[in-house]
Order: sequence, then structure tokens, then C-alpha cells
Amino acid sequence: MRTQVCIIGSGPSGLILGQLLSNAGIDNVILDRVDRDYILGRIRAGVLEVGAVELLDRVGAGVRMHKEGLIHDGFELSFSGRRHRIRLKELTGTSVMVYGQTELTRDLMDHRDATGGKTIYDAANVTPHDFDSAKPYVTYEKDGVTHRIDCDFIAGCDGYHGVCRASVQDKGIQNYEKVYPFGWLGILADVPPVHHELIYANHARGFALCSQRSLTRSRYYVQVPLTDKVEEWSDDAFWDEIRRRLPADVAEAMQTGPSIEKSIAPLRSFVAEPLRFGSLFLVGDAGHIVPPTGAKGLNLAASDVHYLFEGLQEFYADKKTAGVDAYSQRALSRIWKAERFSWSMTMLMHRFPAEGEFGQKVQEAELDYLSSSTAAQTSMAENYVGLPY
Ligand code: FAS
Ligand code: PHB
Repeated sequence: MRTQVCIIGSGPSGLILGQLLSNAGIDNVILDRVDRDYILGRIRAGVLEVGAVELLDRVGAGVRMHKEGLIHDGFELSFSGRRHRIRLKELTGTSVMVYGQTELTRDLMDHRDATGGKTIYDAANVTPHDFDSAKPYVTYEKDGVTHRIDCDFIAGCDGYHGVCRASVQDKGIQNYEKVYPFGWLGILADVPPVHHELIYANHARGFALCSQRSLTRSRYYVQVPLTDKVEEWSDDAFWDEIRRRLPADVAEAMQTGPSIEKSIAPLRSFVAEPLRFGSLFLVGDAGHIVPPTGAKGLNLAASDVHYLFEGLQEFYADKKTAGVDAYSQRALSRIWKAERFSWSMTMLMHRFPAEGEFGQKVQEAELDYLSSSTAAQTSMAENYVGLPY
């Protein structure tokens, strides 16, 4: 088989890139090692920046998002028994869209199927070859047969544990990483959200987050030690713990119910440099990871795709390589600003016992300053809604 761009990974990065390419008449194939249902079974991001919303609209997969998504003009910080609202819309003129990654991915998959896009699921042992030559290709196994796809470019949209970044470890890659000493225990339940906007809580017992997927489905998180196992947490234990970490009126109002998903995710900050190796590009989680505190993971994948598509479109239209040559530097400039923001929000809102009482007092002072400074709130707001592409 031959295609122009071979995309490895059918998550948000691969699907958005694939649709942009198809809409521009650039032939592409997506390979994924699992099937559609497995991908849709993973519960992940919940907040979309305006840039991601505009990309979904641009590829023609945004209809349900506008019907079912929730526009949020702010979010709350809870700390020291107080609540402070960060007024996103008033401070930046921009809102965010609350619409789950699962639904966004479903919309993209349905649209790709409806527009004739080719995706090969359950592709085993996907391997990029000769990406430092003019004739790269990808092999994979399916139904006991090894297949080969010759292409011009390979888009590594295969996430943090994918094969693409692993394939360039001896090509001068530089990995930057910070692992946090805790995880997020998340629960999804068909109960109405406790508040109409998100609440991020800094509490002596640890961080908590009240998020949502719709007016009838809520997503909650609590910070837990890395040694915790999800099977050790009953639903009741989760509900009791998150209510301990919230202001009394919020805890009182919280509706609880059986979890439909419960999992623990580790937190790390990670960036690989560069993001391009010949005709192989690292996109989205394949190239970087942020702690979810700033809701940047999925949104960074969107801006990576925006930059890479601009380069590929220019290459196929004008045979120019300036855009693909600039991809890594353009993407990394925005990635590092989001990494900084996600790190800073994580350091501000979580309990770090190793930092002792002094660290706790510094957090409280920063939150107190934030609640009294429009300049500080504006800085947090413009990073949260997303810096320009
Ligand atoms: P993805 O990981 O989504 O997709 C990669 C795809 O590549 C997968 O379908 C995988 O099956 C496939 N793949 C992997 N290796 C392969 C191989 N060798 N061959 C073929 N295919 C391969 N972000 C937020 O903003 N908020 C959150 O709350 C949040 N929670 C998260 C929780 C978890 C547990 C994780 C892991 C991430 C979370 N994220 C969150 C970040 C997440 O939303 C990512 O940013 C987003 O999925 C990035 O999309 P992709 O780059 O497409 O990578
Ligand atoms: C979510 O709804 O999953 C979510 C929202 C905001 C975050 C992290 C996760 O910062």
C-alpha cells in the first residue's frame, strides 16, 4: 500500500490530523494497535480551549460538541475555607468548552468513517522504517500477515507509550521529565455536577477537582499516594474523601452515586526535543505529557496538529519545506508555556508533604495574592483558556 502521510495512533492527535489532511486532499492512513471500542473506553480530558474547538469545527466534526458541550466562563479555586472564582470570560474575552475527550474522539471517528477515511485497527507491531531517508515506510501485522505502507511522512500520534518516540532514542533526542509524588483517583458517575463550573480545591488532605461531562454526568478527582490501588477505593470511600476536601456548602450539596468508571492516573511533566526526525514527527502525547491540573494535554495535541498540518499542506501545495522544517520549534514554543502553566497549577494546588509547613504557607500566600490581584488572575485565566497558536 502507498499513502502520502502514515499516521500512527487513532487518538485525538491522529484523528484531527487525518481529517485535516483528507479535507485538503492529502492521502493518509491511520494505524492503531487497539480497536475503536478500547480507545473510546478510556476516560480522559474534559476541557477544550477555543483553538481545539475551532479545529473540530474546521474538520467538520464539531456539531454534537456545540449541541451537548457546556460553555464555561470561569472556574473556582477553593482554599483555606474560601472560594474564589477566576473570571475567564471577563478577564480574557474567552471561555472554555466542557466536552469529554471520549465524545470528541467518537465524533472524529464517526466523521472519518462518513468521509471515507481509512483506519486500520488492531494493527500489531507497528514499526516506522527509514524515516531518515527519502523513502520511509511503516510495517504492521494483522491477521497473521505483515503489511507495508510506503509514504512520504510518518506522524507519530501514538501517545506516551507509543513506538515512535521509542524509535528515535538513539537519534539525539533530549527527554525532559518531572514525576510528581502522587496520582489522581478519578471517578465518573451519572449524577448532576455539584456546581455549574469546575472547582479546584487545595486542602490539607490533598487536592480535589469537581468537573463534569454534562448536566447529568460528573467527573471528580482526588489526589492519592502513588502506592494506592484503585481496588482499595470503594465508591463510598471516594465520596467521603472528596467531600472532606471541599467547602461545607459544596460537600453538603454533592449528589453521589455508583461509579461508571474509576481509575488512578500518575502525574508527570515530560517533553521530548526535538519533535522531528527526518520524515517522522512526534505529535501530542507522543512528544509531551502535562499533569492534567491545567487541562492542557488534549489541547496541546490540537496545537501540535495545527502546526504540522500547516507544514504538510504547504509541502504538498508548493513543494516547500519551511513549514515542516519549523514544526518542532513552533510546537515546542507553545508546549513549554503549557508545561510551565500545568506545573505551576500542580505545585499550587496539591499537597507536598516533603515541602513541610513552610511550603503549605507559601501556597496559601500565593492563593491569597491570586484572589486579590487582577493581574495574577488575568495571567492564570489567559493560560487556562489557552495561549494563541
Ligand atoms: P493518545 O494517547 O490519546 O492516543 C494514542 C493512540 O495511539 C492510542 O489510541 C493508542 O492505542 C495508539 N498507540 C499507542 N502505541 C501504538 C503503537 N505502538 N502502534 C499503534 N498505535 C499505538 N488531558 C487533559 O487535558 N485532562 C485530563 O483530565 C486528562 N486525563 C488523562 C488521563 C490519562 C490516564 C491519560 C493517559 C491522559 C490524560 N490526559 C488528560 C491527556 C490526554 O487527554 C492526552 O493529552 C490525549 O489523549 C492526547 O491525545 P493523543 O496525542 O492522540 O494520544
Ligand atoms: C476533566 O474533566 O477530566 C478535567 C477537567 C479539568 C482538568 C483536568 C481534568 O484540569
